[in-house]
Amino acid sequence: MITLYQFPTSPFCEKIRRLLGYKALPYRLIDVPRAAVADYRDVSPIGKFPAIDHDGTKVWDSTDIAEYLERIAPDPTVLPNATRDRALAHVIEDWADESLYLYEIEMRLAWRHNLLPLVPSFAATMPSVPEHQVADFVEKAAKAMTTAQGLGRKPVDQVVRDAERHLHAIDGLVGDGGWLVGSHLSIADLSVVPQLNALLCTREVVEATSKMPRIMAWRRRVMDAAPDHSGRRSEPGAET
Ligand SMILES: N[C@@H](CCC(=O)N[C@@H](CS)C(=O)NCC(=O)O)C(=O)O
Repeated sequence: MITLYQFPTSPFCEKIRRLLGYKALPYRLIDVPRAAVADYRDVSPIGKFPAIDHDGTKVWDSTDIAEYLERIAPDPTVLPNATRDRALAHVIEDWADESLYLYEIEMRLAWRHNLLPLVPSFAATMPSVPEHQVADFVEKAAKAMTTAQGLGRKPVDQVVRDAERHLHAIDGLVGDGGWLVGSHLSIADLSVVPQLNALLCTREVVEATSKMPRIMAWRRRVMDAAPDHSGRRSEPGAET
């Protein structure tokens, strides 16, 4: 049996829930309270989530978890057939995890107008923080991360332009009825959609994607093929 340890608000955890849904693997979910990560060092020694425990085998980091699940349950595969497409899928996975992620941290969590509607879902993951302090707490942590990286030092309109450029790139890759790479759903799609879902909690990305029906149709195809059985919604404006 697989146990997935997660922060319910994390796009990386949604990536793994959808991957498990795509491969139709049953699993048990454990929500990790943010203040208690030290109690889960045996499953995630680096204190980051998602992490899984599969009959005693512990794996952390969504990329490593995806590789592990592909090994134990190769059908249906999330790896494109052609060598070049596999390489591209990896590059896009890493772009989603390391670049798009920073945009959702900045726009969803460090911009107060987008963060405020999400406070209840974050408060649920941090019972030790009084609810009236949750927005300040999340915003400060998010801003510290993006300021150190650089994105958080850019003016708002430049961040929005950057994000729109990324959305246009996704739109160009998926075209009409396609996938990001190759001829079937891959780890690239499963990595980008959860970051997009987090970005869709922002007013700016909702506005930008309202003119991009191909992205929204692709997102729907991915979510239908790789369902999230946790019961949490991943709709625009909803918590992820
Ligand atoms: N590269 C990791 C990133 C996971 C990650 O950053 N998770 C965040 C939640 S969205 C986390 O655990 N943050 C806690 C921390 O950084 O201390 C993966 O792909 O799993």
